[in-house]
Amino acid sequence: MPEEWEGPVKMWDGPAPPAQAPDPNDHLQYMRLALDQAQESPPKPTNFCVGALLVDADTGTILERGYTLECEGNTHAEQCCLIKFAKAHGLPEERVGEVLPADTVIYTTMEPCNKRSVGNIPCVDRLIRTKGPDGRLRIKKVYLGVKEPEKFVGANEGIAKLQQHGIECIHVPGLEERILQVATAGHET
Ligand code: HJL
Ligand code: ZN
Repeated sequence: MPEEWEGPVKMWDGPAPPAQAPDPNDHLQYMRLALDQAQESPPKPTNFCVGALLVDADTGTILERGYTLECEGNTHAEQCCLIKFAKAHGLPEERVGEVLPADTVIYTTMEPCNKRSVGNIPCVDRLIRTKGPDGRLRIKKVYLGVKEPEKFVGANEGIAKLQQHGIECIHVPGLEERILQVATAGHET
């Protein structure tokens, strides 16, 4: 005979179980979160809807999130991450390297841009200048979901230029179809 319940069910009132620790090696997990960001981006026929995350690779902590056109003006996802993280530390974007952890990585659904419309600094150059007071790069790895399609600027030389400057570019496979669907929302077919 099963024991009968006595009185109402008692709810657990002890400490909350620990949240699952982030795993810095689960790149697909971070790319999915970057894709979530891309989905927040307002569709625009003349650019791509991209999402990005800054992550401290030593701890797996997400430092910042961003998406295309999130910040004021004609802003890119990677640029928004840098602007927001710098601002949270009271600094302008160009000084973000002073406050980024030594082993910061960026996840972006699309290869960072190397050419922009007039008056904008490409994200590749923004990443290359994230140097700390010791003169060393703070972002040495870029995880990307897809290369940039040749639609607006011809072949994007983003990966090549990053690598020339000692920034490793790593493709995270698995979400390409969805990333491109989100990136091209609002484009003519
Ligand atoms: C990446 C973004 C974004 C693009 N690429 N990596 N992140 N929008 O947030 C690349 C595309 C440019 C167009 C138009 N898109 O955005 O090539 O007007 O958006 O400077 O070439 O350039 P502008
Ligand atoms: Zn860009």
